[in-house]
Amino acid sequence: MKNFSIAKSRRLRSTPYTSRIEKQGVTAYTIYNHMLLPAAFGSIENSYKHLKENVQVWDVAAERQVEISGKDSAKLVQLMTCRDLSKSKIGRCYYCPIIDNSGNLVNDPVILKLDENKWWISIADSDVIFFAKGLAAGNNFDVKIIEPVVDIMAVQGPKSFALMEKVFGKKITELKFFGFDYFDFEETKHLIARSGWSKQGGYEVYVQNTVSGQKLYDHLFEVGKEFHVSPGCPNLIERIENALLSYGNDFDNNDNPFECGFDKYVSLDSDINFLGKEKLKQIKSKGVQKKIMGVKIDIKEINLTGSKNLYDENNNIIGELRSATYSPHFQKVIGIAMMQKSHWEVSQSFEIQINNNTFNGKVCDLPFI
Ligand code: THG
Repeated sequence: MKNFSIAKSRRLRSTPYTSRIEKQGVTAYTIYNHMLLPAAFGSIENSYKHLKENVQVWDVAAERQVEISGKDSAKLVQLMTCRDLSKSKIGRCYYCPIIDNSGNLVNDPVILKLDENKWWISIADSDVIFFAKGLAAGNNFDVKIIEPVVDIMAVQGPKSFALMEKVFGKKITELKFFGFDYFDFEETKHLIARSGWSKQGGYEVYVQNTVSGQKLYDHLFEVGKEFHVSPGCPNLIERIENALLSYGNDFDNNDNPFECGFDKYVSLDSDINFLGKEKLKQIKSKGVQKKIMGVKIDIKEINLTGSKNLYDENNNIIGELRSATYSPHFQKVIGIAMMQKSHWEVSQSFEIQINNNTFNGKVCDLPFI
């Protein structure tokens, strides 16, 4: 397949780390929140192996923040998500589906409670800021909504703990999963959370002081040699094996949280007020007709650039493959598919056509591992 380069412009925003990752050998970009997001540094299979054993520094500045502050900020944030935030604590992160008035998904951000009246919504790839501004205007909320200058650098992998301890001291190893606190690097405070879009463990540095953040980026490579630090990015193989879902790929605004397996983040019984609550009650009582499942296909490679239909033996469409990759662990292709109710059971077999050949696959549970 021929590859094309990306035409950069102001609209496809660069990050404070772009010049660095380009020197370090980034080989592919995707666009996320109108910003460059590295997608590969050479072979993704090599990066996958490295990530599972060592530590990588990722430019994930494209995970933009929507900052909501002011007297009605908690009300607005709760209005946007079906997850109950009434007992949320300052210094914690919360994975929260954002829902519209049809009960469909708008985004699946991590929400940080910075203060009683200040929140960051760390968004996936959709324009949550306009959704928030519309809701605030329509409800006459007393809030300020901005996209602050925050450029996340993630430090991921089993050796991230040792590397971060070397830079920030023992205290950083005591952060609990999805907790955050402030840590000094050369007299500049950085908000650091124990989180990240991999299951290999690690941290995310929410860089507000760009110059200090760039110095920190360089410093991590200088002192990280003993941990075999390397540049990296969210890894397709690792994220699919561990079922970290991707908005726009695995689900979008045509899907609801029950269809995506987000049931545990949907709170219908408390008295919180959020958009689409009545709709979600109806959907839940009726039951959904499609659901996200894992699939395994008996082939050694796949290059999915859109979705692909899955068929039964009579050529009826019974699902849609939305992400897929070759998995070195399973030595076959694994993927994330939206399966119709008639065919969503584990072990259900299906057919898929690739380059005019028909292959067989089976439905399985998520996560794969
Ligand atoms: N970090 C930050 N912002 C982000 C992402 C991130 N914004 C966009 C995107 N990623 C949002 N999507 C996810 C999906 C999964 C997780 C985080 C963000 C995640 N899930 C854990 C899991 O599935 O095990 C824990 C969820 C929980 O139970 O609380 O980490 O990566 N800043």
